[in-house]
Amino acid sequence: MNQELNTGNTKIMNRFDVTSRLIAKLKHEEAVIGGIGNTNFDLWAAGHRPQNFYMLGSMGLAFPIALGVALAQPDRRVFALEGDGSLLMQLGALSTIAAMKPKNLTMIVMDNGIYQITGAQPTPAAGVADIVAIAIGSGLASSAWAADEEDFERLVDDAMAATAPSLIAVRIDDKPGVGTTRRDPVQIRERFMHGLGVRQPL
Ligand SMILES: Cc1ncc(C[n+]2csc(CCOP(=O)(O)OP(=O)(O)O)c2C)c(N)n1
Repeated sequence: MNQELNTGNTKIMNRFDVTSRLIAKLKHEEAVIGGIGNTNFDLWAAGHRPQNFYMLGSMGLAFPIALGVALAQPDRRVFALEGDGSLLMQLGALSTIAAMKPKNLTMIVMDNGIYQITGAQPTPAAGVADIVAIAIGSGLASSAWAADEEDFERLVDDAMAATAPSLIAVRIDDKPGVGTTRRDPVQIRERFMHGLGVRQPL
């Protein structure tokens, strides 16, 4: 078995802490796409930025949206955050991204093994599905489990200089998101497009 796969030695981290560590590393107006629910709640709480986009309502769309941003703005680094349950609902995104090869896209999967926000039902990642194995099998060779917080930061540093799409999987606890994003889709979209320099403020 590939040594990057989850052998059970990965530390269980916390989504808000890990998201805060990512945000602290951003210095060049990198785009960050949060997925439905907890990933975008913790992105909001970790530090709202005009280059943050908060997906509302549909599971599994953080990576497809981030792919579009990465292709449209190849000189900007793009990070996307998604829960394991949401990613498993939209797995085709991984092989599409592998085929499109955006140099500037990094996907971060927050794997708690549950659909936390709808009542903590177990996802297949709790038992049979290894997110990194799936990503590597989808063609994303630069995919790894973060062993602990320091390793996560090292993987983010590597991603900043990467020339191929990369995926970082993080085993997290069962805590809900810390904040709550303001649910105003038009404002979220307009603010993000302004943050990316493609729209004037409303
Ligand atoms: C297509 C679709 N199916 C179901 C839902 C209901 N739903 C919203 S969030 C969620 C669970 C998300 O789980 P995960 O991505 O693992 O994130 P977590 O809540 O564990 O942070 C579900 C089932 C939805 N919003 N969209």
